[in-house]
Amino acid sequence: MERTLIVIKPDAVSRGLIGEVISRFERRGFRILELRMMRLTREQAEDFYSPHKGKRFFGDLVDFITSGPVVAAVLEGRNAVEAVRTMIGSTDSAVAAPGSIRGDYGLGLTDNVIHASDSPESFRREMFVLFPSVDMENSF
Ligand code: FUP
Repeated sequence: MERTLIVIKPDAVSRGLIGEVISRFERRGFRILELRMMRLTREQAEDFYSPHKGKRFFGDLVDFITSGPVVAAVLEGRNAVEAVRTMIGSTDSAVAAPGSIRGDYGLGLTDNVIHASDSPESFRREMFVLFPSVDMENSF
């Protein structure tokens, strides 16, 4: 069993898509280990997106992810990182395949509905930023 982290972004939260998105993961068979609505501070957002620091879209990305509440969740299931990345679809929602979450619910690039960890290392780093009080070895 593997774990991954998703973030339902402010565009999707404000459009009332929390349930739609979470239910897809439940129906697929993932177990929800953590689930929390939160508003990221600027510092948290800059840490979360630190791999993109220096890129031209970094400022817009931080502005966007701090613009409203998000819903972060930890999912567990077989091959979770890759399976969830496939479910969310390509980064640019406008070209993401229909049937994927981005392809079904959005058209945005920065405002692209959902984030998911792209590797087990990203998952651990992102957990530390969003769920600092969760002890990864001894919880769930
Ligand atoms: P993804 O892994 O699909 O979430 O995409 P990336 O890690 O490449 O990018 C992280 C976030 O930056 C994306 F969710 C959207 C945003 N982004 C832009 O706003 N503009 C770009 O040109 C590329 C990415």
